[in-house]
Amino acid sequence: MAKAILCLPTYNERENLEPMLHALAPTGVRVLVVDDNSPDGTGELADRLAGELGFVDVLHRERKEGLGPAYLAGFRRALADGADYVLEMDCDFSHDPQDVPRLVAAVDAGADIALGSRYTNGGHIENWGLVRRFVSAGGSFYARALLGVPVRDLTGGFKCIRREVLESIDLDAIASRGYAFQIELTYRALRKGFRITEVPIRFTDRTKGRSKMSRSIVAEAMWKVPLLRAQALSGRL
Ligand SMILES: Nc1nc2c(ncn2[C@@H]2O[C@H](COP(=O)(O)OP(=O)(O)O)[C@@H](O)[C@H]2O)c(=O)[nH]1
Ligand SMILES: [Mg+2]
Repeated sequence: MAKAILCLPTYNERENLEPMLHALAPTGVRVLVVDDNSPDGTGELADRLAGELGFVDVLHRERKEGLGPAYLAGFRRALADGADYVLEMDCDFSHDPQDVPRLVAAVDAGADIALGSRYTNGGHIENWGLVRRFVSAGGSFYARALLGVPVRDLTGGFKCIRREVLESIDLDAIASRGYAFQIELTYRALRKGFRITEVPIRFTDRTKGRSKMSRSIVAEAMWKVPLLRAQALSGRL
């Protein structure tokens, strides 16, 4: 069986972390919590839970820099720890922990990246308001159109990635922090010729804690997309 390590970025997820780790226990993956010194004590809670649960490790970072740098640190650690598959997932129950084995199975079946998708046939968004739906669907459409790729959910953060993908992408060159990070990772993988499979998921809005989405995260995604396209056209990507 492939060794799978799930990177779980946390910033102020105190209420969600413990139930999330218990929900992940039956999936058989190892979990690497990547905490950016959350002021609410998520990092200390993660240490305590790692002591109680055999499948959990914690990576502490000094400060909040956005999802991108947190994931990159998590990826490097997971690769060093010998992961065959590296997973991404939010720690707010927007992504259903029970879907983890479905993503793993898609990579077992030959995909290089299995992408939990809200916008493919069978995908669904449960209870987001109109504005967030528009921003998310519009963002994915915008990126897909400009980059000319067939992937329907480019901003999602629920993925299972084969080790070779992360080894062949220049991780040091990725500077994106928010949704742009998800777009850039998927786009770089496509440019290298890796196979991406979209696995339909039901996405639910969080009920505990707060979203860290901000206007600057949306703005970054807007200007990064044409830049990525330009880099690709000039052979730098
Ligand atoms: N380590 C770390 N985790 C983050 C950061 N920003 C967001 N997260 C985590 O990434 C996941 C997704 O973030 P969230 O705020 O739910 O974004 P949304 O789903 O777009 O609303 C959650 O588990 C957050 O706790 C960050 O700067 N550092
Ligand atoms: Mg969320």
